[in-house]
Amino acid sequence: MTSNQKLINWVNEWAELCTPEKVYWCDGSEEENNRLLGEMVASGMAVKLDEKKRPGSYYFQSDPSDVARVENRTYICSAKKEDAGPTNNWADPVEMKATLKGFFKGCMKGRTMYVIPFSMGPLGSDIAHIGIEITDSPYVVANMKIMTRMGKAVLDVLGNGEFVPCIHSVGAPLEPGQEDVKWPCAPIEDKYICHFPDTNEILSYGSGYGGNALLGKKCFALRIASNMAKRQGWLAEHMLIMGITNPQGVKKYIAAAFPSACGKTNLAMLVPSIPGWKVETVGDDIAWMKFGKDGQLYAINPEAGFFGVAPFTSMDTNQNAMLSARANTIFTNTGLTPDNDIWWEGIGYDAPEGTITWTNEVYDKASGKPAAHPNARFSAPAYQCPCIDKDWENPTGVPIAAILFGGRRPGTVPLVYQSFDWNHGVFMGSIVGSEVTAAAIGLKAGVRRDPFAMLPFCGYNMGDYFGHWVSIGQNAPDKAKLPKIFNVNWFRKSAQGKFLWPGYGDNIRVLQWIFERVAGTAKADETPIGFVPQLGSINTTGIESVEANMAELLTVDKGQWKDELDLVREQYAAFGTHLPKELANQVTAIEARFEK
Ligand code: TSX
Ligand code: MN
Repeated sequence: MTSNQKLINWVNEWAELCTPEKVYWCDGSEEENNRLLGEMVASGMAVKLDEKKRPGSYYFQSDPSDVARVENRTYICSAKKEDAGPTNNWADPVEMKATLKGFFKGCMKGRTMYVIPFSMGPLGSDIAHIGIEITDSPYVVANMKIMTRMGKAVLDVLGNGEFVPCIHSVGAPLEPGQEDVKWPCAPIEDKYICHFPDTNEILSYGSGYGGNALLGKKCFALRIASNMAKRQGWLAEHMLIMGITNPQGVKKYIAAAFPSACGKTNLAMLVPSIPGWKVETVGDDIAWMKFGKDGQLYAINPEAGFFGVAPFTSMDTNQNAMLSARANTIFTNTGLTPDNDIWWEGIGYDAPEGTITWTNEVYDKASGKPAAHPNARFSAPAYQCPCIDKDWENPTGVPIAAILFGGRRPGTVPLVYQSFDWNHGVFMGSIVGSEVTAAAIGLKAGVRRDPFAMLPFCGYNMGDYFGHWVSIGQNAPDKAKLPKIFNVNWFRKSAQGKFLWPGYGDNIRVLQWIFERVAGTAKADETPIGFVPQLGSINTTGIESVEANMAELLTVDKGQWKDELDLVREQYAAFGTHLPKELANQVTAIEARFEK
């Protein structure tokens, strides 16, 4: 299938170490996909869902210990510890390679080694990059088929060129005669998700779960790509990309970063509540952005599918995600109904009698145990999304007019505000945070900082990452064409603890203000923290009851911001000399504006 000698040698080397029963090169065809899924059904790994209700779709239950990304087993293996920074686990690359070689030795015994050529981004795009994943999991192959452009066509584009080597094993060799389990994986202390930024390599051992095993996504498109982007002067970001068209037919694209549990996929596929406005989706998770010849910043979605959280996705909260997953979709750790369809909490209707839970028990609502794991997922092809943007596969990407940051902030942070300039926008990204409950962090409940929503995904020193964002602004070919930067907060609450903003489809009203700020028409008040909408400049037609909340939604309280800036100083201290002076200066500048 290829004459790329480097690739052939690399596959042979790993086959020799892992000793699989056979090596299989994936061609990416429909026939291959159906065959592998058929084999998984036959072996008991997968359930084929009802062909009428959910055509071409399959159901999987993971091992109960293998349900999410494992951040404490995730490492950045740079030569210098300082280059991993204070927010990553670091390991010496030579030592880690030696440790991993021990784990990989013989680890594919009794299994097939699949070789998956994949492209992150449209095939042949200047912004795209090619990876090759070696895995012993057919579940990974089937998911990579949905989530990336995968197969022979990628090898044709690769030719004798460079690829990012991605090695994955579930870490469960089979002895002769040993029966396989439905979800093989290694115990938690043997799981390793390792990145080698100096050589662009990824080694993942012991987990079959999406974020640990589909190496094109978080490992490549964020952790390794953020390193490539820093070296080469572009951006690899944890951002959705959407197109917004106003009633006059003018269209602008925005990119937006939010920590988890803020409804990023819901925003990417928003159904606007005001007539005449249209939202279209380019991507829901990752954006790769580069300056184009015209001096504008262009973004591509490096992925080809949505790996979305299933629970609480419904025809009410996100009809476009539900319709994306109507066919040709893989469901993992949802419930399974007796008529071979899926079910989850918050899907919008009651569980049919006899529904099976993700732990393969009969669902009993009264037991308090959910049918779906809270991190249950659907893997759905992007082309099936009813609101997919016509340019979602455009190799040049889409021009980004605005960048949004946001988080769950019950207090302090207004519904929306705009930065004064690029560096002030970088400051906004650096202080992103979301409210977490005490249970989630085992500490006092409060704000968990997640700068640029990249805390688990930045593949190098986060202080240097802030510096890279500053340098993108400094080195922009045309500073006037840089995206405008905003922060949004759909989650501000009243003193009584009630959400002040309706959210969901009504967020188009905030997007309208942002759209019109970019166009230069919307009215704003200058405050010490940035430009806040003038009262009355957010379109509340049709939601008049919310008008009474607008003043509180837009309040900038000096006392709350003093506390916020104290916390930011504390956060910044962890970065030491890696914190760009431009960001330290933002803190003092805001404080000075409050004192004016
Ligand atoms: O996704 C959400 N978005 C973005 C939508 C495009 N969620 C769900 C977050 C968890 C994934 C939201 N939850 C949003 C939101 O804008 N806002 C809220 C908070 C909220 C919840 C319920 C109401 C209002 C706000 N209900 C009523 O007002 C009746
Ligand atoms: Mn994500």
